[in-house]
Amino acid sequence: MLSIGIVGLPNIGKSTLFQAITKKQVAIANFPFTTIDPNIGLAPVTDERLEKIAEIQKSKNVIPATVKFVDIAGLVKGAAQGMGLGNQFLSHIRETTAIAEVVRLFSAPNVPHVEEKIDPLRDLEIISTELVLADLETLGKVFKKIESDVKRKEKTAQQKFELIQKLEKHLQNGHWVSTFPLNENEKELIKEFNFLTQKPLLIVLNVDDSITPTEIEKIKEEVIEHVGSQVSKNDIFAINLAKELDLASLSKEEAAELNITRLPFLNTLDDLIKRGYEVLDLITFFTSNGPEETRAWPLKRGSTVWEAAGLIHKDFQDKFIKAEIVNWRDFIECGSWAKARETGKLKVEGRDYIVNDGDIIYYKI
Ligand SMILES: Nc1nc2c(ncn2[C@@H]2O[C@H](COP(=O)(O)OP(=O)(O)O)[C@@H](O)[C@H]2O)c(=O)[nH]1
Ligand SMILES: [Mg+2]
Repeated sequence: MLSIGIVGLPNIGKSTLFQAITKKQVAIANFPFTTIDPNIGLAPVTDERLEKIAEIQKSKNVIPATVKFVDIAGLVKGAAQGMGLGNQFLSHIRETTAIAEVVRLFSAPNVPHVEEKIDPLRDLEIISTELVLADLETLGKVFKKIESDVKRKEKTAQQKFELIQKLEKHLQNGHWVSTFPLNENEKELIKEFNFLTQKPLLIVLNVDDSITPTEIEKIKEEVIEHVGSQVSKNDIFAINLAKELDLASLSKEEAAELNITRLPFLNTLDDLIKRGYEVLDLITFFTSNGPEETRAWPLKRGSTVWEAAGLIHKDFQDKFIKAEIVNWRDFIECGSWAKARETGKLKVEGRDYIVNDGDIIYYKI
């Protein structure tokens, strides 16, 4: 399953983010978002379309789509050489699809910083260096094998060999694989290496409430300048994670009573989750059986309706006859499945139909 790894130095709020994101209550849902494992959790994706469909269907249970987050232990300087169990933690990052890096901006005298002073750019640099070194090590291990493939004149070996030599230079200059221009064919050639620095990167600035909008803008610009072309402003989030954990644990009423409110110019956990969903290239389809349940499902973009059926139940694939599909907007307009059918808004599709974001699917089995 696609996932986002939470990465960063120790004591910067990674586990706080993980807890906040997996505890997050979605007002409409009746579904436990507890963690699957101490380090793996599902974050619910807020979706107004789901609410609207469920309202028309008068569904008792409303289940949002989720994104998998993994809380990875803190990396320290020297991780790529095995410091602080670094190799093990780096291998956990390798298993994830994208990286959410938390960077500490909050000051708390009682929470020691491994590098003593708050300095977001230095922290980004430390983590970046470890990821780059880990990728260089990956390359170091494959060179011999590829050289012998070249000698045996194996197909694509020469091309691969030249490409990874260029990538090695690029990494040695401290750059991420994600900033190296690659065509589709080249991407395919290096896929097997699963480079850490090729994963999409999101950055969470863990701020406290003393921060101002101007300061946030300034830091975002510095971060982009520092990190380079693989991140844009959309990928950087300023969040007070300690407060978000409080908010996630309280009902709206309790939070109001205790006067715990989010500064209006900060990002929300929803912003982060939504962007995470995008970088994983997920779209949403819906199912609904009326009063029982309406549910949103995350699906890899480009999947067929038959592949989508596999998320629900193996039977839906084995006994697939056809799928009835109404776009969510048409469904809201029509107000019922019957009306959608009458007005020609309902399509009947076979197993090879490519699912669109926002499709409501009814499987005939
Ligand atoms: N003041 C403040 N403390 C925080 C914030 N985020 C985390 N902490 C505290 O920092 C300590 C380390 O947080 P944790 O999430 O366990 O860090 P991790 O090592 O990166 O997983 C804990 O005591 C948290 O309560 C924050 O936004 N503000
Ligand atoms: Mg932790």
